[in-house]
This record gives sequence, C-alpha cells and structure tokens, in this order.
Amino acid sequence: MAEHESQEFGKADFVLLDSVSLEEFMANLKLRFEKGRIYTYIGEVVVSVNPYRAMNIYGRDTIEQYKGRELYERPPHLFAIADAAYKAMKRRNKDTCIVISGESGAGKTEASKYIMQYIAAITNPGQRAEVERVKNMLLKSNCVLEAFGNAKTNRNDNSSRFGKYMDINFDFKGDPIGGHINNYLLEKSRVIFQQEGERSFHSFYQMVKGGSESLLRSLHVSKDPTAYSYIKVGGQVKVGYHRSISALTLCNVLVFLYLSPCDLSQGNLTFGVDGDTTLIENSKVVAVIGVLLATKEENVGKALLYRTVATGRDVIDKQHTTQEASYGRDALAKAMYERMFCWIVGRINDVIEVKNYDAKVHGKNTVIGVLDIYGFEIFQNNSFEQFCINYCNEKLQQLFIQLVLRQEQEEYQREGIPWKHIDYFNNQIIVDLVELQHKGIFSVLDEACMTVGKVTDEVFLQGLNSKLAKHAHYTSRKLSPTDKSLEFDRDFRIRHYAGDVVYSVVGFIDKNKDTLFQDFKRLLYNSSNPVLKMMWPEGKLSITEVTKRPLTAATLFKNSMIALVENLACKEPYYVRCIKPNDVKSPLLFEYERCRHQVEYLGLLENVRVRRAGFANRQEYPRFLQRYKMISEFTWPNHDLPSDKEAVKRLVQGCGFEHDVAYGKTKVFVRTPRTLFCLEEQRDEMVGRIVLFLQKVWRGTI
Ligand code: AOV
Ligand code: MG
Repeated sequence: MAEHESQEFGKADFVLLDSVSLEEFMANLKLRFEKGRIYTYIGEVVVSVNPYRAMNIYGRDTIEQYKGRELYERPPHLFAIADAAYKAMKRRNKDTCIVISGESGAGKTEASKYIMQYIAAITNPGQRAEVERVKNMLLKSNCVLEAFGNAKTNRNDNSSRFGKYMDINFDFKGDPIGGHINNYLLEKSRVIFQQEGERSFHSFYQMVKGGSESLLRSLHVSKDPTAYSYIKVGGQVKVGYHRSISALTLCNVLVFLYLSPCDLSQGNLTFGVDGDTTLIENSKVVAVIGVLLATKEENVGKALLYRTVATGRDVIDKQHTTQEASYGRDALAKAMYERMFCWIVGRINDVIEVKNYDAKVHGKNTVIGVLDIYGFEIFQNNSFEQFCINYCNEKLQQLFIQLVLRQEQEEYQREGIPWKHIDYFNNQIIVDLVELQHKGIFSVLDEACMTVGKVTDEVFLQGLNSKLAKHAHYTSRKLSPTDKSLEFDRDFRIRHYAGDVVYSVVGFIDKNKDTLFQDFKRLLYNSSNPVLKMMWPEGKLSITEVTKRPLTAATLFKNSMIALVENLACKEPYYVRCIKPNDVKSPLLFEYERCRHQVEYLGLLENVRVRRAGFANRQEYPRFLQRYKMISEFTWPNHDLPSDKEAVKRLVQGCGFEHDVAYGKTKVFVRTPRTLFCLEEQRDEMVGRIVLFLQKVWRGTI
C-alpha cells in the first residue's frame, strides 16, 4: 500500500474521513502534523501546516516523483497542486492561478517559492537559453523583493509587507517565456516607525551590516544601525534573518545605493525654532542628503522648511512649523522608499516581460498566476495598514467561497448531476462593511478626508459611529459603553471572518490622504541623478498647475483589490490554505485551539462537506478504467463495449456500487470514500494476484 493510502499517517484527504466533524478533522490534522505530514488535501485544495523546521521534501528526487502524476497518486504536496495547475494550463490551454492564503506566519511565502521552484524544475527540458534566463530571473526576483518588501514583525521574522501577484507566461510547449509582477500597497509607514520588537525592511540592515567599508563610506552610512533613529524604533536591530543579497547585483539596483541611505539619514534630521524661524538642527545631515540625491544642499533645506503655496495669483513660500517640517520629512522618507520599491518591481518586469511572442506562430500564450499576499494579522496596535491587509484577506476569503462553491456547482451542472446547497458563513457582509460605496468604512474615511479645514481622526470615528451603528460586525466604545477594551475617541472594532480586531483611528486621515508636498516632488525631479528624476515625473508641474486631488490610499487599494479578484476569478483556481500551528515558531507544538480557530474561519469543514455532499471523488472514464479495470472480467484486460462510460457502468454494477455512483458526461462521480476504499482494496488484491501470476510465469512454474 502506498504511504498516502496507509492509516498510520491519517487520511491524506479530509474527504475520506469517516464522518465530517470538527473533532475528526482536527484529529487528522494533528496526527499528520505530528507524523511530519504537513500537507493534506480537501479534494484539490492543499491544507498546509507550517512545520517550522527544514523538511527534506522539496529536493530533485521529490520533484521527479510528482512530475506529470495525478493528484491522488502521491502523498499530498504543493508540487502536486503546482503540477495540476500546470497540466490544466498545458493540456487544456487554460489560464490557471494558485492562491495561497492563511494568516501571518502560516507559510504562504515559503509555499509560493516552492511552487515557483517546482514549475522551474519541470519545464524547459530542451534547456533553451532564453527560457533558462527567464526562469532564473523569476526565481531571483523573489530575493530582491524580499529584501526590500519584507521585515521582521511580531508575528513573522520574514513577514511580507506588500502583496505580490506573479503571472508566469508559457509558450505552446509549456515552457516559461516571461512573467509579470503586480505589487500591492507596501506598508511604507515601517520606514519611519516600527512597533516594539519589530524591524524596518530587511534592506536597511542588510546594507548597514553587509555593505563593505568603502561602500558605506562613499554613501556616508554608519556601520552601526543604532545610529539611525528610523530603523531602531522597534528596538530590534539585530540581524536575526540572514538572506543573501547577491541577487541584488542582478537587477542593477542603483537606487539602493542612494535612496536607502538617504532614508536613513533623514531620520536623523531634527528641527528646532529660533524666534519665529524653523531651523534644521543638524545641517550636516542636509549636506549628506544633498549629495545622495544629487541636488543642492540649499534646495534640500528649503524643501524641508518651506512650502510653496498659491494664494490667488501670488505664489509664496510659507514656512513650516517644526511639526509640519517633521511631517514633511517623514512623508518624504516613506514616499521615496515606496517609489523605489515600485521602481524595482518595474525594472524586474522590464527584464521578465514576454518579448517577441507571436500568437499566430506560437499558439496561445497561457498563464499561471501565483498569489502571495500579506496574511491576516492582529497586533497590539492596529492601524490603517492592518485594516487594509485584513480587508484584503476578507476579499480573498470571499473569492474562495465563491470559487470553491461555484467550481463544484459548475462541474455538477456541466456533467448533468444535481447539486445540494451547503450552509457556510458568507463574509460578503464584512467586505461590504469596508468597501461599499457611500456606506462603507473606506467611503466614510474618504468623505472625512475631503472635508475642508482641519479634520481629525476623531471626526472620522464619529462618522463611522453614526453610519455603522447598527452593523453587526462594527462596534466602538460609544456603541458599547461597557466595553472597557475600547478607548473613547480612538478605537473601533471589526468582527472579521478570522477574528475580532481593534483598530486605532490615530493616523487614518493622514495615511489615507498620503500627502507629499509638491516641493519635495520638484526637488527630486530636479535631481541630476537620472533615475531619481525618472521616478518623480509629477515634479515637473509647478504649484499653479497642480490642481487635481489625487485618489486616496484607501480608494487606490480598494480598486487594486477589486481588479485582483476579477483577474483571479477568470482563471482556474488552485488553493493552498496555510495554517500556523503555534505562536512560538515551534516545530513540535500543535496548539489545538489555535489551529481549530483557523480551520473554522478558513471554512475548511464546509469545504469538506461541499466536496462530500457532492461527491468525494470524480475521475474521467478512461482514467477510472485504467486504475480499476483489473477488478472486472468485463474490462480486463480490455473491454469491447461501445464506450469507456459503458465499461465503467459495467464494472461498477459488477461490484454492486451503482447506488453510490453517478455518471456524468465525461466523468464518473463516487459519492462516499468507502466505495473508493473498496475499489482500492479490490484493486490491491487483484494487482497482488496478477503479480504472483506473472512471477510464476516468469519462473516457468506455470
Ligand atoms: P507568511 O508568508 O504566511 O506570513 P512565511 O512563508 O514567511 O509566512 O513563513 C514564516 C516562517 O515559517 C518562514 O520564515 C519559515 O521559517 C517557516 N516556514 C514556513 N513554511 C515552511 C516550510 N514549508 N518548511 C520549513 N519552514 C517553513 V506574512 O508574509 O507575515 O502573512 O505577511
Ligand atoms: Mg509572506
């Protein structure tokens, strides 16, 4: 018996459980985790539990075992899902996508890397140089993006602080010929602030700790990360997370040399007052910034202290208060880092994008998309960023609900089989709470930001309280006065699909407006560094030309999420559902409650039910025959019936299972796992007999 069919390691597919209860589900999940079996199926969905230790299951030999195989032929694995997505794409010319979800630290990013590695390993058998180049770039780009976009948080030492969706394009042979990366909202506030125990983006520490003496000197960077106020806020400067930055050289990250040091230096800029005048206290830093930004020192100083404003026909320089100056400095540091990040993604896209592909000559160019986004997270203090991240996870959960159900429904319909509805929690209500026009939280926030004059975060909270007082998933201290865990004028709580999160409104207005004074844009546009200039095209405009109010951060994010979901929904989806077994990164600990909670909110039990209430197993007629034909005299070794479908019917009747089976147009559907077991048992027995028979023939005893 193959390993994945043995009981010792539990059931390889949750649909094979004897009964679908939370207890049975959990017992199976726990048993498998303890036996080192971190992957389990629900039909074609992979449930993965983060092992928090190196597993010897991703090597070349394992890849070979999965190549071209069907899902159920081998123990559950990411490779099997990657192969299924690849086969669907290649055989049926379908665009597919692999959606990886789960909370922060559950293992999404690692899974996405293994999937990419697998696809790279099984393609391009002809070793075409161009394809090899593309594969190399796709794999290496990860390393660069992680350096700039990941950081240590209190949930994950290598937490993705941006969302990533990567398309891999394939030619008619099924070889990768290019790709494209979409990135979503980088948590740029991390550049200037980190919560206790957290760090800024890896890139800063890698540069400070890893840069050569001469490089650092030329960039005016100190080797001591604690010299920089921006990156030591969280009190965690130690590089606990080692990753090579050699891939950086690949993408000519010129800006790395300019912008990051500049961000670092800016953090050390402080402002003071002398009478009515705002001053920069440490002018040496201004000089360094001038050098790094390839612009005049006095221009930097001016942009930091003054703002050009148009009053009627006049244009005047208005002096900042120290508070405004600090605000401007931080906004600049954040904006520069974000632009740099997007610029890097753009350069990666330049080198990986499909070139010279003529569909008329080469056939349709198909795509596999891999989505690895920031997972649901709850921190001590949750702000606008967590709100966006958690909304994003709501959207993906909604997609899962729709697609997993729709997929089943469509398959039964297509095959002409009736389908029965299964109840589940539909989180559309929370998605609406956030994104609905006029009534949703984003709308209330945008409205507050549009109000002329000084709007405070508290005004925004009041707006929420009046619009959402009756919403079942929203509350605040005003609405539940006895709830001491919420602060007046500061907190609101959302009941998310994955748990309750208290958000502090402090900073929502600023972060949503995301204002960067035009003076800074002009400063950067006028840099003699051509890369910088290119990054800030809107700096070309003078103050009188800037009239249009830019879209808010929330609206931009909402639009990008809606576009993402639309894009995923038109592809054939494959799912990886990641579970975090404990909060202490232990390879041994399966915290039962913690896991149960995730199983529940991910809707995994409903997933099993839907899969089973329909049919546990479905196989195309020829496949089914190939596997079981030895158990029936009508089909062994070959049948002479008019079709494979007829032959399968005969086989099933012969075994007495017809009550448990439905015949679709192209597939046979088996309702209960037990029938499948019986078939498997009979098959094992027959295979045993056949082997014995052949051995006898071989030895000449027959
Ligand atoms: P995430 O992507 O889901 O969190 P990661 O993929 O970064 O989580 O995983 C967190 C850590 O768990 C990794 O750095 C590894 O140490 C460990 N890990 C995860 N998967 C495996 C595996 N298959 N084998 C061995 N170790 C693993 V976030 O990006 O925070 O939502 O935003
Ligand atoms: Mg991640």
